[in-house]
Amino acid sequence: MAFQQRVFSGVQPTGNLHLGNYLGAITRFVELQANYDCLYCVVDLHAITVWQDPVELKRSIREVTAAFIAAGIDPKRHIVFNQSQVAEHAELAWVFNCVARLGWLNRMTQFKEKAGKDRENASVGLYAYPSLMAADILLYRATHVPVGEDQKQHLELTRDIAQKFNNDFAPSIAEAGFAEGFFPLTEPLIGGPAARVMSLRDGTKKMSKSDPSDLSRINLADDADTIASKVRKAKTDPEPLPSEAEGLAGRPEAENLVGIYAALSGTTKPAVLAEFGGGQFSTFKAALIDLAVAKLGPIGAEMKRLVADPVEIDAILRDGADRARVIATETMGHVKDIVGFVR
Ligand code: AQP
Repeated sequence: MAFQQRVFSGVQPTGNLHLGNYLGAITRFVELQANYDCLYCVVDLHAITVWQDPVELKRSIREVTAAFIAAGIDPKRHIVFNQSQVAEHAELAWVFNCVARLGWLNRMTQFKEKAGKDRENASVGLYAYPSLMAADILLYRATHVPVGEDQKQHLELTRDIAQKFNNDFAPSIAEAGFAEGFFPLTEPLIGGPAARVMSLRDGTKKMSKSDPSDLSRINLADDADTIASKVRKAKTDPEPLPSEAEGLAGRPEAENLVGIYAALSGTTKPAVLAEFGGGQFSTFKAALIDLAVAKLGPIGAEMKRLVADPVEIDAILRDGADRARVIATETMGHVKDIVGFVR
């Protein structure tokens, strides 16, 4: 029997939800709803791998949920929940900590970047983050995961863990009746013109929540004036825009703005250059401001409305967690039998 087609993805509630999260992940989440059963998770267990202010964390969990709903995710047809309400995520992550090899985790570039020079002082959770991410996905035996390009390496590790689990426990998996292995080898869904949105201040750096400069990113909660001012101040170069996509080579800031425009308008970089190529950045930026405000303005306003009523958001999260738990408990039951735990 083939694996049931299912999508899982998550966003960390670590504040400053930005255009990169929106274009690289959330818009893809919305599109996939038409053809898959989807689970979209606010990954709060991941957030605390770096210390979070408890009051701010609660606010941020509700804000990410609000962004999902405001962007068009339907929490009735699909499952929207926060990770800490489904204890099986942590339970499966422990099993995966015992499957994953130290050498695999040592290669993870995100840990190296986030831990920085003071590696001895990073949390054990930050190091083990990719095992928890594999557990998030495989707890639902998800076949597809839409993510930004920065998560590619973690998705490869998820496949390695699934493969090793399937091999290590092959006899008991077969005995339990899973002829194709217990966990699927999940496919990452990465792509489009904004799979990697870059900082507005430096086209070689990823747009990121933790960048100390607020001018580096457009936050989903920014109002129209703030969006306009950030786009106007975005770094560019002195040349006019090229007419062909090849002309963007070596011009990271131009490439980034063109990619953002293409993603927001649902076209491609060549189509954007066909319209704006040869022109000055000032003309292009004015059009980008209008487009960004038209697309993001209503989402920001709806987010504010939803965040103002935590009762509605909390009910959505509880309902989602209840539905996610049904799948999670079933998977963990099988995992316990396969591994050899008595229950
Ligand atoms: N710049 C980006 N371009 C495209 N996609 C991006 N994503 C993040 N940044 C970009 C995608 O958004 C989803 C949720 O990300 P996350 O919040 O779980 O974690 P992150 O990748 O660590 O986000 P940040 O903004 O980069 O946070 P910090 O600054 O804490 O590292 C993921 O699918 C991610 O790929």
